[in-house]
Amino acid sequence: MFRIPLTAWTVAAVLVACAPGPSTPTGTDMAPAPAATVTIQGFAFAPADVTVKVGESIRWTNQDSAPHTATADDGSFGTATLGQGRSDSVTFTKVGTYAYHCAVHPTMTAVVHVVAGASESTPPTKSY
Ligand SMILES: [Cu+2]
Repeated sequence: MFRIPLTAWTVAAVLVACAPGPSTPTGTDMAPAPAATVTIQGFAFAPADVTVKVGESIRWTNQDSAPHTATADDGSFGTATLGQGRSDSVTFTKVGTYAYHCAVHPTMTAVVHVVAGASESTPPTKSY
């Protein structure tokens, strides 16, 4: 007896909860928005030097007709091989500096800096 109205309310609540996000991305998927994006174009990473906080992700998007990857020099991360217009994201969980390159074109190099976030156990110096 209660099943139909409850289901209807649940569906309505989910729709309301999903519909008007404060920062609705224009992307095609529901993945969390990356903290930074790197465009691969002209056989180069742009920007070639990017900084994110621990727990944040970077999305690489290839604009070239040639396939590219973003592959850590130490193998700690790597995107899929990206065809034109394709993108892939990596989430960084450890502080550090990560040099990376394109596995298809090893002369393409860039670097990711991962720094402690505000919510980490090492807060920034307080000044008050
Ligand atoms: Cu490449």
